[in-house]
Amino acid sequence: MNSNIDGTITKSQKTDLYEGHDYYNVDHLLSEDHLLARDAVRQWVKQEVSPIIEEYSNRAECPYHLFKGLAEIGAFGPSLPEEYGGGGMDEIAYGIIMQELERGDSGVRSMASVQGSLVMYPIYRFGSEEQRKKYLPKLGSGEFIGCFGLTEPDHGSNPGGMITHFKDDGDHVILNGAKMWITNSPVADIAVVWAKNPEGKIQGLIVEKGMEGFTAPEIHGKWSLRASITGELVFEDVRVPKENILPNVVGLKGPLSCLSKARYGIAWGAIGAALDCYDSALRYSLQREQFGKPIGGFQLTQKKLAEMITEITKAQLLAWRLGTLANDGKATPAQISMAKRNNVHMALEIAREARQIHGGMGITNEYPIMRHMMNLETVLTYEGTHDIHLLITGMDVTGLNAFK
Ligand code: TGC
Ligand code: FAD
Repeated sequence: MNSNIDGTITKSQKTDLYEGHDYYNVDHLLSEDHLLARDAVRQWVKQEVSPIIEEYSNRAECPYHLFKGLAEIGAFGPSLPEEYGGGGMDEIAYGIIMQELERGDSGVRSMASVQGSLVMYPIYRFGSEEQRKKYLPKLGSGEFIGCFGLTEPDHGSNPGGMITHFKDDGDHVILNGAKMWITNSPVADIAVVWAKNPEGKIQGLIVEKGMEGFTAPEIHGKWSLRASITGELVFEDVRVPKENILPNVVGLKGPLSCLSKARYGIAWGAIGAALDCYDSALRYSLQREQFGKPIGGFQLTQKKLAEMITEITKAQLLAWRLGTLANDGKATPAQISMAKRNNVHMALEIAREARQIHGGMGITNEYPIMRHMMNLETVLTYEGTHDIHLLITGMDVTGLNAFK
């Protein structure tokens, strides 16, 4: 492929033929600014992501160099204020940008989700003015990479049970514990870490690379999200200045609010992965001939394609409506859960159907299908698993809590 003899990766010459699909003219519901943002990101993905992503994914390497480009196209915190390193756009623009990025690769969308929604957003929303000024411009420009530490080895779906904690030490606190499955942790300059204070209440701290006792080993062996780097965060008596504690939130609602923001982006992003699979399957079905005619002419292939575009269209409408609610400040966490769950599952089902349409070729990296499919297995699990989001909806409609 596009590997050089010295191990470096050059851009593949293969043209990315992707075209958007908009069966219900959802574009008509978007503003000119939304469409401009969409087209700019789509172009960037075609130029910078598509020609390299198969090779990075194949090697399980993270294309770090994309951080700067992501910053330049405004992918970090698109809906945060510009003065704090964000893009100053609305929630629909944020969603569309995530959709176009995930059309390229879920791992690239993850880079943007974590930086914008899980690192910049908590500092913006819960940080002091000094913390905002110190970190947000560097994060927004891609000079700093951030990560978000909530999950622990023994506390994934139930983060409230976390054991990472800190105790008082004058003008510092002493942090102990470990976080697991943390996107970007091995390369991050700062980590927003959620830990229990001496009263057992959850608070956020900004832990900086190089602080004594802080390490972030990489997790190897992933078959999913291979172009994204994942690691642990290990804290052994780390002295963190008190000025690094996020002052404006106490309790699990702090990290869960950040998750609401990121889950919203995933609800849009997953549509991008689905669209790429559908686009590839549609084109393949018109070119590939068996029994003397294009396989797209067979009823069973048409059933697959028709169901795919139907599900994509439903997901597009769900995301758009969620976006209008979010713009009005009215999108509830449960509504976001429903959209994240539905759209990620939809995308995974579409990847599986698209793989069948590609026959044997569908399992190769000549086509993006298997990469999307494997990526989506992670997306189905992180930011709250498929079943956890179901239970959130169940709790919302019945008023009964299945978690307690
Ligand atoms: P519970 O008692 O229900 O809630 C505690 C407090 O939080 C409030 N709350 C929320 N606030 C904002 N947004 C949300 N989505 C919220 N959900 C709940 C709630 O109102 C309450 O507030 P208060 O004021 O009464 O204290 O909490 P629980 O312990 O029973 O847990 C509920 C549950 C299971 C739904 C929750 O813990 C959960 O969502 N679990 C899933 C964990 C998860 O999503 N982890 C994701 C880790 S980060 C990640 O995966 C990043 S991937 C990055 C990438 O690469 O893209
Ligand atoms: P568990 O919680 O152990 O769940 C295992 C199974 O049990 C699931 O099917 C789950 O649905 C089910 N289950 C659990 N509780 C219940 C219940 N009450 N009822 C019914 N079924 C239940 N976390 C971060 O903090 N930051 C990150 O940047 C981050 N990035 C990630 C990147 C990758 C590649 C991956 C794979 C994960 C990442 N995560 C991150 C962690 C992710 O959020 C967790 O994996 C996820 O929340 C699930 O936790 P768990 O893996 O411990 O599974």
